[in-house]
Amino acid sequence: MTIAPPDARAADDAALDDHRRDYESLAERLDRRGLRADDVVDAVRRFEVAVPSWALGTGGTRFGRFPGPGEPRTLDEKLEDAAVVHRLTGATPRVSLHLPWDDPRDPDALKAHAAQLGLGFDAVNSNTFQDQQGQRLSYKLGSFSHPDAAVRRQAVDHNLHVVEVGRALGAEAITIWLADGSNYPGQMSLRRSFDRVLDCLREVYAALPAGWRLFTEHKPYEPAFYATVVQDWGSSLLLAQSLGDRAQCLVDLGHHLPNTNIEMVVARLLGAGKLGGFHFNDSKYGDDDLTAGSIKPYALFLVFHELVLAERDRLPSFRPAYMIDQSHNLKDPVEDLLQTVDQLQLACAKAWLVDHDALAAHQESGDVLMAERTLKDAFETDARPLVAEARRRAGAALDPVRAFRTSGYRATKSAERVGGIVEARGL
Ligand SMILES: [Mn+2]
Repeated sequence: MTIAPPDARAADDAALDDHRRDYESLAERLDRRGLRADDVVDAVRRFEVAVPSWALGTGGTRFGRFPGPGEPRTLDEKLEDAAVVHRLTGATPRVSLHLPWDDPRDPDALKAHAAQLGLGFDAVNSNTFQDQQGQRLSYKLGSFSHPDAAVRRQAVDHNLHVVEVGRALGAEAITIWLADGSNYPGQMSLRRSFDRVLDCLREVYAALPAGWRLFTEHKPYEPAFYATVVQDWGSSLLLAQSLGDRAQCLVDLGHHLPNTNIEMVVARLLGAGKLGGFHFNDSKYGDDDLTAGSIKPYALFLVFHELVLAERDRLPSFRPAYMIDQSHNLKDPVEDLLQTVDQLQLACAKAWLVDHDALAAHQESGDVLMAERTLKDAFETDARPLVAEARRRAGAALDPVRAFRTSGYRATKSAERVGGIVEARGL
């Protein structure tokens, strides 16, 4: 038995009057600053982000995993939960699949089920960072960079399969993150390993269906602690530039060393026409996969500021694929996703509140303090009524977490989803 997803508006009725007053009061304040609240609401409504199939169940660390009741056991059940996230936020119309974790047995049937739920599919993700049951050759010492051509062949074939599945589902991009690297000096040839990765990528790139893009995703360390083959945005850019126009770089916010200026990485990739997409999350130390905006909300805002500038400047290659890549270890996965989308919408709204003309003038005149204050004026504005209004106009919830809790969806699913094996993977 399935129940309809929670009604986005039922929980909002009591809060609607307060929301209207908050929105009108903010709109009036923004008007005094020469900004139209409706424009920002429209910009928030344009923002869409894909939900990853692996984030709908509790993730975990290598120390343990603590799942809750009512988590999805199958890919179809994951889609049901993803549809709830979309219904309550109005911003997640697509799911990003990870293969082989969520390899559909029947892609056509899955696509039809997704369409019934109002969902489509975003970039598909391949996995050559672990061995699967029954796999002929091991990725212990690498996949695309492996010295043995037979291992590289197997890894390329897997990626070609992922593209095929993605094509059947209506996806239009593949994201390739490689764990390839070494733990010890001398373990691998630093130059040859990179060349082999490029050769393998060329083969996948050549097989891309029309209209598809290939995203290379870098990461500085883990699981390889001494040297990772695609370790930074420079390596990722080299690969994308070598491959061609349809190859771009994907920035995962957690895939940077502490204190890296990620918004500058974003600006560089935008300038080169190579920013393909994002994996949103947040981190304190490394690839922590925490809720976006939970640790460094100002950095998230500054990233969105660069994205808004790119949209305003109409950069020709700017067609970013936004995805969430988080591991929900402690919070209810659906609630965590709702909170994440809210945080992304909030950062988006605040970035649209920047007075760009004033900022440009302060930069030109060298007024450091006023330039910084222009950004802070936007960041410190309480933009919550704007994102609530954007969701209301989309038929979604003023407060998605409140709507989810009021709906009793999780309790209903806990009674329904009994038996079977819940498999979720932290990334
Ligand atoms: Mn990622």
